[in-house]
Amino acid sequence: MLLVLGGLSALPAQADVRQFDISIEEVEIEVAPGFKSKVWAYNGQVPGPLLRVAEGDDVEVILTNNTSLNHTIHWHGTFQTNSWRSDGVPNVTQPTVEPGETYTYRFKADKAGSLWYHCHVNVPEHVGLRGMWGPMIVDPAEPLAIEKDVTKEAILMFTGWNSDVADTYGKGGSPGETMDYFSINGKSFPMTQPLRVKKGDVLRLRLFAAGLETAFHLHGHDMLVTHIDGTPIDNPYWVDVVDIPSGGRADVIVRMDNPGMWIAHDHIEQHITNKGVMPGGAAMIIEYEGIGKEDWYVWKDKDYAPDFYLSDSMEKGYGLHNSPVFKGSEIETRKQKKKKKKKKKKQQAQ
Ligand SMILES: [Cu+2]
Repeated sequence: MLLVLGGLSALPAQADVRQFDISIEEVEIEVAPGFKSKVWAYNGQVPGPLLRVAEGDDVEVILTNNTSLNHTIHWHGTFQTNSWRSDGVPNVTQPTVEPGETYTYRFKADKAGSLWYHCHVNVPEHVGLRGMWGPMIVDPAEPLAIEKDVTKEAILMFTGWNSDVADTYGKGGSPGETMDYFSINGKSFPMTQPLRVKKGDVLRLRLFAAGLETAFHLHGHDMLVTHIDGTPIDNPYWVDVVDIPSGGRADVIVRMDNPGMWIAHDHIEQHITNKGVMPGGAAMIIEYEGIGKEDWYVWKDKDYAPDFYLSDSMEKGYGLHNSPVFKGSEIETRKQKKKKKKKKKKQQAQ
């Protein structure tokens, strides 16, 4: 038996119920070499854990706030049909979730595609600078033919940082603020990772302009834009740069038919710098299998983290997938920092 929702999609009458626990933790992450930021991290990681459900599933999320300030979760893209109180907007759909409190969100996954979630309290700081964002992928009941051809999935979330306020919770996110670090999945080049593919792969990149507008450019290939903000578009089109407004998403599909080493980066120039120095920021390299690494290759000896673009997590199917690669670390106190500095000086003197 099929249930027709909004006349658009045929959903099974028996929806699965998916229950998840998410906490918010105060930790710090290393964004770029020598630059750490204090964050409020969903399940202690930035990006927050991958949520993967099927269109029509009933989702229940119990949020626990283990931080010193108030937060919520907004489920960006879901329609919240008959569940507006789960939209996550403080003082509009719910009271804010205070330190030590919990709040339960219940909604139907009524929109398919590349969605995301983020805090809706003081968004310019909490989302813009403190890592309060993560991916939610809702598989459509009826995928496009081209979606069925995909052999490899990758999720890239773009945001910026402000080193002036990184150390002080409650500061930053004011209009006119200057960001000086830019990242993919919470890391700036060269701390990003290669995305490894093989010839013949059909690669789906889910691009999220989580914290700022992005002009994503991939060298050596054209990209077929298939979905905007989770919705399949009527006329998919080819690009080599895809513009995504702040908050928006684009899904592109790339036929991996040109073996080599190819950089992919935000084409907004400031976004490929670390505190004004190039190269840095939102850049990564697509590495084809079988291409030898020359001595001069920037990532010749790279410590490889295979799940950095969530390709492995996307293979795991439905559920909430924590990723150790994104885990933050305990915040260093001033005293610890001083001690570390002293030790380093001593070592240098020897
Ligand atoms: Cu928040």
